[in-house]
Amino acid sequence: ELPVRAIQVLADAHPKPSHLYFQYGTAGFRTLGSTLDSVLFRVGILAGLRSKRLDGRTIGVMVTASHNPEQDNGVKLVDPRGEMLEASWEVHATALANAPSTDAFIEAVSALVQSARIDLSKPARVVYARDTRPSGPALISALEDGFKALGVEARDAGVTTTPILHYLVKAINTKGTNESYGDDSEDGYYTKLSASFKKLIAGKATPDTVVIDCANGVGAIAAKNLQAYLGTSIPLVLENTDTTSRGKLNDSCGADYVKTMQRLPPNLVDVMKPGQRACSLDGDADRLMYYYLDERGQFHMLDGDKIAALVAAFIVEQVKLAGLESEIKVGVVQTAYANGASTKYLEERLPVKCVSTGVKHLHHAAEHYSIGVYFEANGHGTVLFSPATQEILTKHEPSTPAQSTALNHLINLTQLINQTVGDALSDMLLVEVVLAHKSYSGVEWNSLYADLPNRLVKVVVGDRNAFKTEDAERRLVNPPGLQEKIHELVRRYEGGRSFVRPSGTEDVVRVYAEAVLRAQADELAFRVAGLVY
Ligand code: NG1
Ligand code: ZN
Repeated sequence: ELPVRAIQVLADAHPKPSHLYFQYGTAGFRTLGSTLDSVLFRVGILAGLRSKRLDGRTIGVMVTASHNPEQDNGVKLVDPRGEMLEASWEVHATALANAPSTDAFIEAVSALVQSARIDLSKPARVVYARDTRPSGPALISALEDGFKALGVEARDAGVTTTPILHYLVKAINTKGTNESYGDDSEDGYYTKLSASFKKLIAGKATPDTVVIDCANGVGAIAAKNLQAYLGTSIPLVLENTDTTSRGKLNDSCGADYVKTMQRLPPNLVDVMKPGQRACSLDGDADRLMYYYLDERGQFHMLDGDKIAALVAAFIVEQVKLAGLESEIKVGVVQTAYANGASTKYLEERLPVKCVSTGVKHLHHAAEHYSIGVYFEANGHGTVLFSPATQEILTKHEPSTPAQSTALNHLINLTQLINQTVGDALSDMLLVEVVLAHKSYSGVEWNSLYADLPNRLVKVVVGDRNAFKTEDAERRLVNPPGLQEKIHELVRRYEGGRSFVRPSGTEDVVRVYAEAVLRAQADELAFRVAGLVY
């Protein structure tokens, strides 16, 4: 039975602010940290119910607001295989979070137990973590009250990155099976990454020094740990590692700053020498942006699209070398934000699919390939090896030494890559492996194709829900007539492309435009924004 009394007492200590509406969106609940107390308490109960529904399998809870400002916070659930919460439960999350009173909340919980046919006698197991935000500890204690109210067996993973939490969830749920994902500890994670990295670069020249901008977030802690496991296999210089001073997280640094501003974080200017390669993590270390200075000191950005191009081409090459071309089909998944030049480059080489924004869409589409590479332009992405592919890799008998080498590379890649979710540190090592194998510096990597100049702008509108899209968000169907006007504008620009969609994480509408010339891309973006406003 539902422990109504315990829930009542603890729920009363975490009342819902009456004037606020919370929505479980593409990034879970995300808003000002100071308003999230009741949400965290309720998510504690929701996570327990989800675990009971899945027969006591462990559910993850991550408290973070990623690249958003320090005063924001958020929470999202991780399903047993390390993936995002199943979409149908997003609605349940939103319903529980918005019940206006303790009684209404208990009623909503009972309704969920009924409708989802949850067997309350099953165990509930959860593993949870938070990033370095100052609002984190108080929110964690609200979450723990939720666990207590329902009697959840909860494991505290402490302060860690989003991808490590996803890793732990999958490792816990596969423990002792023949699909074991690794030891269910941070040590297991660092060991898995560093060991496979060392195998993959054995015999190659040691990579040049890589500067890592840790966004003054939890990635700084993880990068420092990883560095100890990597030893001398790759020289890393960690910058923006201040996780304790207030106001520093994501402030003029980090992956989102670099992608949006298309420039170097100001405090790296003195650290970076001409020719230097560097990358930025975001506030929970699941996004990665690379960049380098050329010989003249000019900044060049290597975003998620460039990472996808580099990695996909390398994997295709290794599959061919292993003699597995006919059995293993590599494909790429992008969103409408992918640079048009990257789509063209990739489409000439392998199947490419475009899906709606949001990791869950990319992830699910990537599962349809034998090896699915997905990256958002903003640097979030990973590579998925289907179960059938993993089996082929372990069973295939190579007929030449060259085939054997390529096969081993592919097997080691399945270990190096965090297949649960985008992982900045795993992706960084992946990029370095490919660069080492190809003997590429940033210059050669960047010249795979030339980015089309592009501009992303936000427009604050009365009601963003009035904007409805189709065709993977590339066309507006509502408001009526607007798409025709956009189309009219776009065709006047050489290489022009533009689309408008409501954000899933902010109360704005986003306008994207690209064109052959910088000034034209800017002009197109601002003119389309003018139509929307
Ligand atoms: P919205 O706010 O829906 O555009 C943003 C990013 C997504 C994704 C989500 C989740 C852009 C243009 N959008 O979504 O790619 O990362 O946040 O964090 O970068
Ligand atoms: Zn993030």
